[in-house]
Formats: sequence, C-alpha cells, structure tokens
Amino acid sequence: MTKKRVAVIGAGPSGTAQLRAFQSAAAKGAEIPEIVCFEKSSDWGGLWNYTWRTGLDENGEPVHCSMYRYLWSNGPKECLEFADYSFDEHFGKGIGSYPPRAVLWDYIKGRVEKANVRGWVRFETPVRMVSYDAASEQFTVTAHDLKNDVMTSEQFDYVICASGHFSTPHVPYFDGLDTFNGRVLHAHDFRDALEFKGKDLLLIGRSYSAEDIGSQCWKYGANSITTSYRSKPMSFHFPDNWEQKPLLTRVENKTAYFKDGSSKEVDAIILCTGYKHYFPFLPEDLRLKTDNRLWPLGLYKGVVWENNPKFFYLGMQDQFFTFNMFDAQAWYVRDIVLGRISLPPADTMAANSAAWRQREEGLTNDESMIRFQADYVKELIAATDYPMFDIEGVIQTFLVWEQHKHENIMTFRDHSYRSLITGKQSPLHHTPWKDALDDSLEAYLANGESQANG
Ligand code: FAD
Ligand code: NA7
Repeated sequence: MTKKRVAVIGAGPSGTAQLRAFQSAAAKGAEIPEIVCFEKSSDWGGLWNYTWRTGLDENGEPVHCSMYRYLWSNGPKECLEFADYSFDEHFGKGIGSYPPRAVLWDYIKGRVEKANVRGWVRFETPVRMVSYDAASEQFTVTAHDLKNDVMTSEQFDYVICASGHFSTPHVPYFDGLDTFNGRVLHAHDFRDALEFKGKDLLLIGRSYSAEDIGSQCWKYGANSITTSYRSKPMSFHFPDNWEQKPLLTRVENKTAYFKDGSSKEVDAIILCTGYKHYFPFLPEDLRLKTDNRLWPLGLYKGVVWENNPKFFYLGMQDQFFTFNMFDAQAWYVRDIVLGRISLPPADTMAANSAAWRQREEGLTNDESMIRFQADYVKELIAATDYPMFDIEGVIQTFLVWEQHKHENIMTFRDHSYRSLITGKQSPLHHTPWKDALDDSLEAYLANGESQANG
C-alpha cells in the first residue's frame, strides 16, 4: 500500500506543532504518513521569525511578519509552555516570565530541532492553490519553489492549513488620511519604536497592538501617546503623557479630530485595527471566513473543516492560549489522520460547533473567555496522548497577569510566575522591562537574575 501524504501549510508555531505531533507518534513506534510542510519564508517560527522588511519580501511575496523590534511576550510564558518541552529543558536554567521575541523564537525552534523534522519543510515555497477532487478523494496542492522559480502540483490525502491570521492587515479609512502631513502605517508595518522618539503619536484601536505598540513607543521616548477607541476605552492606568480619545472622525493637515469634538496635533498615525483571515490560495469550498473570535464557525473541535473533514485549520481562533493550544489542536488532527479518532456525521459536527458558538456569544469578561478557551484546550488534550498539564493553574496565572496589568501597565512584565510544567518558580528578570532597551537573546539570558517574587 502506498503511504498516505499530508500537506501542512505554514511552519509557524501551529505548523511546527503539527510536525512535532507526527514525529512524537513515530518515536513511539507508530507508522506515520509522509509529511510535506510548505513554508513561504526562508526559516520557521512564523510571526516570531522577525524581519526588518515591510511590504514585499526578497522574493516579492507579501511580508508575513507583524512583529517588531523590542517586542516582549505580552503574556506570561508559563501560560504557553509546551507540555513536552519545558523552558528549563531548552535554556538549561530558569528565565524570566516575559521573554523578548528572540528568546521565544529560540524556544519554538529548539523543540523541532530536537525532533529533527526540518527536512520535512520546503522553505521559500508558498502554496498558491489547493483543490479537492471528490472522485479520487485527493487534494492537489500547487506550490511555488521560489529559489528555483518552479511551480509544482502534487497530490495529498490530507491538507492542514496553519498559515496564521495576524498577517494581512485590516486597514479602515478615515477622512483626510490621504492628505495627512505625517506618517500613516498599519501595526503590521511597525518595526522600530525609536522612529517615533520625541513624536506625538496617534494609535487607532484598543486591543493588544494598540496597547503594546503604545507602550513600546512610550518606553523608547515618544513625546505623547493618544489611543483612539471605537467601542470603549482600555481600562489601564496609563502614564501622564498617554491619553485615550473616542474614535477618530477626520484628519486635517496634522490635526486629528475625535468623536467628542476634541482634537490633537499628531506627527504619526498607527492603525492598530487588527487583521483579516485571508487565504488567497484556497478555493471557495475550503476557505474559512471569519472575524477574529474565540469560536469561528465551520470548524468541528476548532480544527476540522466541516465541509471537507480531510482538510484542517490550526490556530484560527482569537488567542489567550497560544503554543499549548496549537499543540492540543495538532495532536488532535494527527489522531484523526492516524485513524485513532473517528469523526461523527456532518450534522453532529455542526451541532457541536453551534453549541460552542452559543456559549462563546454569552461570554462577558476576560475570565469567562479564558475559561472558555481553557475548556476547549482541555477537551482536545483529553482525547490524545499530549501530556495533560495543570490547565486550572494556567487560568489562575492568566488572572494574576490581568491583575498585574491593571496595577501598572508599564511594570506587569517585571513579575514572575510558576511553571505549570516543572512546578518551579521563574526568577525575576535582572532588569525592569522599562529600563531593558536591548531585547537580544544574549542580553536577556545574561546572568544576574534576582530572586523570584512568588
Ligand atoms: P504564524 O505565526 O502567523 O505562522 C504562519 C506561517 O505560515 C508563517 O511562517 C508564514 O510564512 C506561513 N505561510 C503563510 N501563508 C503561506 C502560504 N501560502 N504558503 C506557505 N506558507 C505560508 N502570542 C503569544 O503567545 N505571545 C505573544 O506575546 C504574542 N505576541 C504577538 C504579537 C503580534 C504583533 C502578533 C501579530 C501576534 C502575537 N502573538 C503572540 C500571537 C501569534 O499569533 C502566535 O504566537 C503564533 O505566532 C501563531 O502561530 P501560527 O503558526 O498559527 O501563525
Ligand atoms: P485585535 O485584537 O483583533 O483588535 C483589533 C482592534 O482594532 C480592536 O480594538 C478594534 O476595535 C479595532 N478596530 C477594528 N476596526 C476598526 C475601525 N474601523 N475603527 C476603529 N477601530 C477598529 O487585533 P490586534 O492587532 O490588537 O491584536 C492581534 C494580535 O496581535 C493579538 O493576538 C496579540 O497577541 C498581538 P473594537 O475593540 O472592536 O472596538
């Protein structure tokens, strides 16, 4: 019998979780299909693989990276730790709870380097189109080998889409932006906060990007930060030179006008207005269409494409849980492919998704959202051999994280938490976040940690 073939689209945290899931089954003696992972960039790690480039990359492809210099984890690392590969195992010592991007990238890479699966990935090879033939029950995946400029089409039994959803910017228009006498950009193209040193900056949006890019620019010396919200203001205590305004209505020269009639002179505008789920390489019958939410519809158990259950998506939810949720999903998808989990009929899958969606629509606060996603992660893990970990402990850590953010948005990253995998308390980082201007891996891992703060 010929081996089944599985295509994985993307080698970010979700795609690499899928590679590790299959490799871990093989390591325990299971027979696994042939895995081919297509990755558009020249390295793995997804958004964590930073580039200075914006717009188009060296191959003329849209730049995937939305991360920026000086980005530190926006949640405790203890909430995302891999259950099969602890931070202690990777770094050989305890490290602080909010590592900068380069440190987390190193950690993501460490697990798959150890698993020795790099050979499964075709780098610089974006997928251009996927189609399904019901008669042969095969997918055709057309991909572009950019190094050799060759397009190939191959057949697969299963396709797993892990292409991420924080890369194609959602860019609304505000009157006057086209004649604004300063720089206008979307968060996706933001790279270096020093560009805005001494400037008066306006950010549109009230979610993670607005909060974190605002904090970065504050840290690196912006003169003032103004955030403009559509629905409601953020509930943090910001420094004196940071104010919140209702939605921007128009811009004239360098003056921004807001819904409450007030105005402000600004030098630059950053649209922190979120991202689109965008799959230009998928045909209509395979394409997920959703906004950024905890329960997108059409995905049984959050991963199985109900219209064609041999097609899967990873990581398409809005995220409190990240790396360990992608693992839970990847192990679950692996076990469907391996025939260890069987799927119910289409109407049962749809009813199950509808029940999750109904619960999602009733969520009223962050705690209820965190508990919702925790229940989801727990349900998936219980169905596979992914090591179960203390998920209630993760919820409690998230709640303390929120409390620390509300105490002081500029010092929450100075706290440390206990690992739910090793049980060990992480050390406090050697330098407060606001004073740590060098975000390199070397600077972060340098010795000199202080005592844990419990
Ligand atoms: P991605 O990381 O987006 O990876 C997708 C991969 O697919 C990329 O490598 C891309 O090149 C590839 N790809 C895309 N299209 C194709 C194609 N057609 N063919 C082949 N390959 C393709 N999470 C946290 O846990 N902590 C944080 O602090 C944090 N900060 C964040 C900050 C920012 C600015 C953003 C945007 C997100 C942040 N996140 C954070 C969330 C982030 O979504 C996840 O951590 C994680 O990167 C998602 O992994 P993914 O593999 O699903 O997607
Ligand atoms: P999010 O979390 O999807 O948030 C998008 C924000 O953009 C949100 O505050 C929206 O306002 C706002 N938005 C969207 N459209 C508009 C318009 N037209 N006008 C004004 N405001 C608008 O995206 P982020 O980039 O913040 O975060 C994405 C990931 O990056 C996240 O997971 C982090 O880990 C890092 P609303 O709240 O709906 O009023």
